[in-house]
Amino acid sequence: MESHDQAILAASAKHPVVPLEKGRFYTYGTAGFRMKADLLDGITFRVGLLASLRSRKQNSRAIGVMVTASHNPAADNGVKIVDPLGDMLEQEWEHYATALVNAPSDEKLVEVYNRLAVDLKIDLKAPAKVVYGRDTRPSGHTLVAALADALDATNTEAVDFKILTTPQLHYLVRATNSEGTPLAYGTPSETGYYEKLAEAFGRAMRGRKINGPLVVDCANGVGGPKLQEFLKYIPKEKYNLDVTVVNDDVLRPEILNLECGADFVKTRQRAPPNPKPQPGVRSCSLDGDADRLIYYWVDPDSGFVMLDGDRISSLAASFIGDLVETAGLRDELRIGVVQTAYANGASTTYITQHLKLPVICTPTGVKHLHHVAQGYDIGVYFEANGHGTVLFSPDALQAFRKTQPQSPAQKEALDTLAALADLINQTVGDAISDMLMVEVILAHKKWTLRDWAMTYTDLPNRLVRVEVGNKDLFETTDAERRLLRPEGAQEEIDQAVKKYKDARAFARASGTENACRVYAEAATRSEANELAERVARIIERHGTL
Ligand code: 16G
Ligand code: MG
Repeated sequence: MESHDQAILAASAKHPVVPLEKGRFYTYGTAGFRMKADLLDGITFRVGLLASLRSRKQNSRAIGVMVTASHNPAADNGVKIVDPLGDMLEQEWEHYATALVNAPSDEKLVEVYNRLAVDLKIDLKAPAKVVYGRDTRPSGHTLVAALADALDATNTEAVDFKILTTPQLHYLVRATNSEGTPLAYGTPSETGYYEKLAEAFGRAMRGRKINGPLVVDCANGVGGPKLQEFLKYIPKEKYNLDVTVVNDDVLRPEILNLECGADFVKTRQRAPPNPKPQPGVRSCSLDGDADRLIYYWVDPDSGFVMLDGDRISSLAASFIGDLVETAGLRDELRIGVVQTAYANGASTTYITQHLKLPVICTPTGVKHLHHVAQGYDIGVYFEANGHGTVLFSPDALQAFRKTQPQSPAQKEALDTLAALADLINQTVGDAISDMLMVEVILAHKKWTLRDWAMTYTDLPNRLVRVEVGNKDLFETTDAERRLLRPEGAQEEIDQAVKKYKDARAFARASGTENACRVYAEAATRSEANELAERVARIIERHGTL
């Protein structure tokens, strides 16, 4: 037997995978493996095996594993792999994860493991390293123990960063791998993360002040304690930073994501009921693992007003676009904005027609947006649900540093761009980092949330979840905007859309649950609702045919 076989067999026996009914498989989806926590022990063990293979394949660089189920209920958990630069696992490897996790016995598991090693020309004797973290869910503790067993069985160096936000883990992976190189990303420690953000925030603010207090709802998740910790690194008076952290109780797991958090705010289109929203107070919500951000306030006159991922995207694109112009780099650097089909049509129009920037639409899921954004010198990407970031290419970073400014304004623009590139998490969307970016931009523009909301008017829209027998019947094309299958469904949607003014609708299978989602927008709220219901009925019918 080969080097790791015995050890894997012995350890795997302690971490069995719960078999699914015949014909069903566990799949590595947009958020890795995510489900009820009690099904995850064996899966997490096997993800550990894959992470060790991945590290060996990646010249022994560190691979990350994050245990979290983000905005899901407390009883769920999840596990996903982070590549050496801090981005998501390469797509091809998702299949290998699926193959390992679905191996029907310990012996078969060892067989799949060895076959992957042979097929991918992986030297199992090479060093391997995995760094990992988990959110505040109580189940995370035993799941990382299963992970550690896999790392032990495969002779993999393991670094346990304990409780972290998802973006912190992504940061740590990149920082670990780049330490001591010219591309060093930051000190590979949690403190290093706070220090990097705090320093860049100071440089980006350039003496400006924040316009009013901010209430931050942390979904009773890991973002609460981490944001509190971060705030210790900021001289608050200097910037007039007055943050009140709410929903930061991580000791009662049952209230995680319960009636609070970014997902609640976005899908229910209202402020969390607790603590009672104070009229006019600037507010934002993070999700359970702090990689999504939504701003809002409750207006004494017009009620709840939300500033979602599309708004953050257009705010960032507008500010950064202007800075690039002032820095004299407009002809040199290509700026692109990446959205999904869920982006409000009004935001797309604003970005293309007012900001004159190209918008690219990709399928749902951060990995798709991230990938396209990497093709630009400055790639702004956000999902409407608040997940996103701004990526800067090496050419862009070099231009910020090397361009000789001809005026104080040009120098300020170059310096601010360089500071933003350090402030904005380059590995993945990061609610804490994005929040600081938004605060910097609003401070520069001297904008209230109302000023921000005035830039364009959202088209009324409606999202409907449709239960279907088999969501896999639904196949899309054109970045999920059109259905290829079931046959005839798209034609019916087209007919429905034609009946309304400025309307648009699409349906897609969810990547995270067995259901379809329908999105519709139209000139008025009632039309958007009506269209969404019509399309939902079409999907329902085709889903049961
Ligand atoms: C996952 C994705 C998120 C996407 C959502 C869509 C990541 C890290 N997360 O949570 O980006 O918006 O799935 O869910 O990629 P759905 O497929 O159920 O609509
Ligand atoms: Mg999340």
